[in-house]
Amino acid sequence: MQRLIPELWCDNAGAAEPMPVRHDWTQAQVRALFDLPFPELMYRAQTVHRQNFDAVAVQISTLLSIKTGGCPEDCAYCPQSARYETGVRAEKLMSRDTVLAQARCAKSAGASRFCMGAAWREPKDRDLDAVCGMVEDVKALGLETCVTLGMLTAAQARRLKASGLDYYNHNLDTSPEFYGEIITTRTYRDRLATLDHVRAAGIHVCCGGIVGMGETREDRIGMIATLASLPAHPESVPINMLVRVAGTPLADQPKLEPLEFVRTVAAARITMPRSMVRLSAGREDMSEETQALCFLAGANSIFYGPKLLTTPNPGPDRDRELMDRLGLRPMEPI
Ligand code: SAM
Ligand code: DTB
Ligand code: SF4
Repeated sequence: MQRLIPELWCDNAGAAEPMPVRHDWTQAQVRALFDLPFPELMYRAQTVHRQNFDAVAVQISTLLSIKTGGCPEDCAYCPQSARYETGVRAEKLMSRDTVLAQARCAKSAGASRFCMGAAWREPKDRDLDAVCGMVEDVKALGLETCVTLGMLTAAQARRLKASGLDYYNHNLDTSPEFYGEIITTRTYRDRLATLDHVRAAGIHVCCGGIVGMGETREDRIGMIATLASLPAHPESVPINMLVRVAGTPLADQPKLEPLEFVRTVAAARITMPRSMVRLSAGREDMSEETQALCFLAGANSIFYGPKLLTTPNPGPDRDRELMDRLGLRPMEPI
């Protein structure tokens, strides 16, 4: 196999020792992964996964939308943009007490991380104070904390860190080339700057993207190559399958072939061997067989709970049953 794809010098499938983590992945090398025969790709992804993780442990996070709808941005996939008629009502920032009560529920249901999302382009300083209070409360419950609030300044990132924030989610969403087809109100460079501020503040980075938005395979390759060549890999890499929401410009996108989604997960696992790869949005519409293949491809984290931010997710009973049948178990917080 190696002879057929000489650019894949990383081929160590079968070796006991993990490969060193690389930050110089080229587009050609990631393309070579995507082009592998499916069994070969899965074997490599599973090998890398086992070299770095317990292959049956899955990290469980629960999401809460703390500020829903009315967002000024034009992200073509998003039901929360004020520009599209999606039936999502704009709400005010949730109260600290309500958030704390929801976090308690998530903890007793078995989540180890609580992720709070706000439909903002960027937080105002007054709103950030409120979010910092929520982070303190959630942290005091013994949960890991994550927020996603849009663009941040360096000073805002430091304030979040001081409140006890563990993770900041900010996705690149797609390749640099396709990005402009999806979002015009902020640039790829803006996103990279926010990621730099988060990293510099000492917060773990959660950064991935969405597939199934009409991008080409080359765009999926470009997204993975960009993530894998960041100076430090995101600790968490969410791979979302587009949730096609009526009223958004992407509502009628044809469904992406499930095995192409699995290939994207596998490429993320191989190129970012120590990162948690999250099988993120889109599970509600995904067969259990596809989800099982994603776990085999190295996904080791999910969102757990009946709702993502505004759209449905499989209920806890269904997920517990699936995990039982696959012999997977929740990962202890690290
Ligand atoms: N407003 C903040 C921002 O954009 O960074 C935080 C919330 S935003 C909803 C978080 C992420 O959710 C987006 O970056 C996108 O990757 C994902 N997302 C939103 N709508 C989605 C959809 N319909 N399908 C899949 N992922 C989606
Ligand atoms: C991420 O990458 N996916 C999550 C989380 N980070 C914030 C959000 C998915 C949102 C799906 C659409 C919705 O429910 O509104
Ligand atoms: Fe707003 Fe975030 Fe949705 Fe974009 S993804 S429209 S920034 S809530």
